[in-house]
Order: sequence, then structure tokens, then C-alpha cells
Amino acid sequence: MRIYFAGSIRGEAPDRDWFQELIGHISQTDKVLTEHSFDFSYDDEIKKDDWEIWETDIKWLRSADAVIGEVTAPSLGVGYEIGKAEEWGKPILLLYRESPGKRTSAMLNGSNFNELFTYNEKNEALRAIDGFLTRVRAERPDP
Ligand code: 6IA
Repeated sequence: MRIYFAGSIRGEAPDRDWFQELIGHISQTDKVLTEHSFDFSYDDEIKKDDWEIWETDIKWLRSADAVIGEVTAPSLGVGYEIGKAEEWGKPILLLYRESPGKRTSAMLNGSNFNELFTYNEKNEALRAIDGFLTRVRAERPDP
């Protein structure tokens, strides 16, 4: 399946190594459309204008079978993508690492149009991804 992975880039400082781990995990079974968006070593080589980034990302998001977002670090771009994906009826799994004194947005947590999974250990998040992908695959209409 085509998976749109979303996570903070210009928003709050992301855990880049963890994003790579998540992308690597999803890539074992499915295609991550945004794999290079989080390859920060590309930064100097690929200088894309913001409008190009928006255009590419929106096309990918539109075409995705499902969206997986790491929402521990708040990000305007990720919130925007989730809003669109909800509107377009995409299956959405959001991963939020429990952080003392913090809570994620009520607009994510309160929504019936995504699954928000709160985790402490990384393994829990990886297992949530596996369960989500299995369900989405099973519910998917035949191509
Ligand atoms: O507001 P933020 O920058 O935190 O928004 C992050 C979200 O917007 C991510 O989920 C991405 O899908 C998208 N996004 C934001 N900036 C980029 C980008 N910049 N490339 C691709 N998608 C982006 C260049 C990154 C560089 C490593 C090549």
C-alpha cells in the first residue's frame, strides 16, 4: 500500500532517528511516499520551493491508501495534512508519545476520523502500526 508518513519538520524539534525507524518499519511491508521528506541529509542537495513541496505532498496525500502521523512534536504542517486526510476519508493512525505535563491537541484526540494511539515504549508504537496496516489491508477494496 501507499503510506503517507507525516511528522514535524519545521514544527517543534522532531526525533529524527525515531522517524527513520518508523519509516524503515513501515517500508518492510509497504511503500512510504514521504520517505525522503525526513532524510534531512538531502537538505542541501534538494532545494525545493515551498510551493513545490506543497504540490508534491498534496498529490501524495491524495493518492495514499493510509496516513501514519507521529504527532508527539506539534507541527502546523502535520495538523494541516491530518485535516485534509480526514476530509478525504483516509484511514489515519496517529502516534503520540506520552510526555509529562503535555497533552496533544483536542482536535486530534477528540476526532472520530482518526485513531490516536498513545505510547510509552517504541515497541508499542511499532505494534500499533502493524495492527493498523493489517486492518487497512483487510478493509481495502480490491484493486
Ligand atoms: O510544519 P512542518 O514543517 O512541521 O510540517 C511537516 C509536514 O509537512 C510533514 O509531514 C511533511 O509531509 C510536510 N513537509 C514540510 N516540509 C517538507 C519538506 N521540506 N519536504 C517534504 N515535506 C515537507 C524539505 C525537507 C528536506 C529534508 C528535503
